[in-house]
Amino acid sequence: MSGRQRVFSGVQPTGNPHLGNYLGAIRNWVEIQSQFDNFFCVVDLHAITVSHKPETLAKDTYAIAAIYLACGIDLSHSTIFVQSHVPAHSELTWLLNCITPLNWLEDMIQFKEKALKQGENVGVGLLDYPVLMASDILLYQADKVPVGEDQKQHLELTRDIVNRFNHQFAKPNQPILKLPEPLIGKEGARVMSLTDGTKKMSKSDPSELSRINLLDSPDEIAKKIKRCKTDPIRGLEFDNPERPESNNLLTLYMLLSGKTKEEVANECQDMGWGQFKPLLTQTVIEALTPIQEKYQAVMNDKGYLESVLRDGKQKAEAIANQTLAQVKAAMGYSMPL
Ligand code: AQP
Repeated sequence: MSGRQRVFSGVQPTGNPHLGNYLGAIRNWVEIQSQFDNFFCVVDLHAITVSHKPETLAKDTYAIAAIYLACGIDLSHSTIFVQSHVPAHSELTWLLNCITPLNWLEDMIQFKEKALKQGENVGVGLLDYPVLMASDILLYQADKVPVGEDQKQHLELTRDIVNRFNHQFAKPNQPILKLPEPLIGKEGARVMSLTDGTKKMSKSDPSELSRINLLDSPDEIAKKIKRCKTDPIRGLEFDNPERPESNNLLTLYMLLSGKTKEEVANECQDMGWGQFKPLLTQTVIEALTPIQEKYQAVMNDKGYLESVLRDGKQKAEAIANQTLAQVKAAMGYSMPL
């Protein structure tokens, strides 16, 4: 694996992973993993930046790790681990906090949107989320970060932090932290809500009908697609800004059926919604059934899942601690005797 560029990415254990997480992130990881040395993290420290349930955090964390395996993450190319098992993530966050200007964080769109929902109770952790995310990526000196479109701004901030840190603490032409690049897929980078084609599909949307979860039963999938928002126009089309639902549902059909955009456009151009919806339902069920079967098998073998995460922690920690030591030395810290 050495000599390959490194990839880092993660999903929060904040609820049921949905088609947006799959098509915007996890499926792309699976597709590219053989070309890279990959670290896929369950980012459970991020999960507490919004209110969370302590009684389900550990279970949800295991479930996301099992989803990674069920979707096809291959341990011969990739390391799967849990963020809170590697304390260097928290420690580097503190160090980088101290060089990050407050107004950079206040400008983040995700912070503004989520802070609005939290009202007066907005926590410091929510504001600091992007510095924790920068630390996740930088500890592994990642070259590429495959994410959905919504994370692009956080990646730009990570790059700003790298430049600032290297400028302040590294010798000229000997950077300590590596500048990572986002890898954002062309299609699926922004899967939209089933109840509003102008809003991103999101775990935190209060309506279950707005998203298809990877673990939804065939009946739930059928019900959600039956009730999803459409428009009164016959014939479906891509890329018409007046018809966001048509574009979103056709894109889901394209990505999950494996057909090309042209094939789907031709096939569906004269279809009514009544004909298209059962076709999409069938396609989603067929795509998710093998993932769900594999997920159940992994969850039924707790010992195996624990061993994956134990090995992952060991591999991740070795690299993370090395970067942390370099950062601390550059900032002038003494090492313990
Ligand atoms: N709708 C989406 N379309 C494409 N990609 C998406 N991602 C999330 N939603 C979509 C990508 O999934 C990865 C993991 O996301 P996360 O678990 O960190 O959660 P998130 O970005 O906060 O999105 P959620 O899951 O929908 O949560 P909320 O409700 O908090 O907005 C990331 O790569 C993300 O880009």
